[in-house]
Amino acid sequence: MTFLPPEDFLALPEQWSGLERSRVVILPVPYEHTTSFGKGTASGPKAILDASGQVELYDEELDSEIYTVTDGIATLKPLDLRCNDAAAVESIREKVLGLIKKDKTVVCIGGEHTISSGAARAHSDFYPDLSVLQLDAHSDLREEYEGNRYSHACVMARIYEFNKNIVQVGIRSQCREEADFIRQKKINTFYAFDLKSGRYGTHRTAWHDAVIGSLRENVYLTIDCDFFDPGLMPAVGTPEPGGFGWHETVSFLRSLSERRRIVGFDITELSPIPGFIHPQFVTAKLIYKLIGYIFSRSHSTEGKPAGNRDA
Ligand SMILES: [Mn+2]
Repeated sequence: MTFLPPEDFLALPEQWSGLERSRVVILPVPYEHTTSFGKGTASGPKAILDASGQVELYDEELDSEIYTVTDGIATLKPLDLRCNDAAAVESIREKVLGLIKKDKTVVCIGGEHTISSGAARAHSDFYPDLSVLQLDAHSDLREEYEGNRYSHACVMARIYEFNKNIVQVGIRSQCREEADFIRQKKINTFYAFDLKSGRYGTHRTAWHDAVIGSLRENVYLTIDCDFFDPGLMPAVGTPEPGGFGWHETVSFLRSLSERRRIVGFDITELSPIPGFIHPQFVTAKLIYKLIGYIFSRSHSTEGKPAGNRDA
């Protein structure tokens, strides 16, 4: 008998991974067209899915097997994009919007960060009063990069074109053009050096209040793996020192999910290092943890957020 790595997130058995019943859908998007430094994000989704088979299904913090609370987690076939740039982003938007309309909480796994503008657009089309929260080392606000407006280095500039409510956390690398854009447009950018130096208060979690207070009720979350410190997450194309740790990040995500509705999220830019498994395991565990936070909230209140069905 040949042992095949799991194709489904968490290697869930069939009764817990069917699309019909599952309230959460994982959409792998192995898109890579504009990576500028280290390459390899196209193999991110498969590495994350493979590693997810090793994540414990029971969460000790939530005292729950969260995949049962969500009535299962379905994993779709990787999105087969045979186009680039604007056309690729539009295909992602259409696919994600179709799933949102079926009442699914959609989790896109990249792939390069460019994919997030399609997913964020779908959520912005559907949910009124939506903020887009970005956890990232880079502000990604360049008008274009290496001649391409759909570079991963421009993704937040593209999102800003349809949603002005963007909030950035963990930023520690950008150019002057981006700094000027942030000042001119009064974007809520929470720089790593400010968060870590106690500008928002000296208590360990003081910055949570500042960030969450700047968000609307519905939040779409886009996470670039380089938000984490490269010590924890070395498998990224553009690593930056001074990033965030595991507990620092998940305690923030817990506060966030308790006080706002995370209507969908994506994780991008994992670029696996051959023979080195922990970055993809960290990413898989983060996805399950975040699903847990989202659904332990909606489980204890009144279910899914109301969206605009006509979008
Ligand atoms: Mn980044």
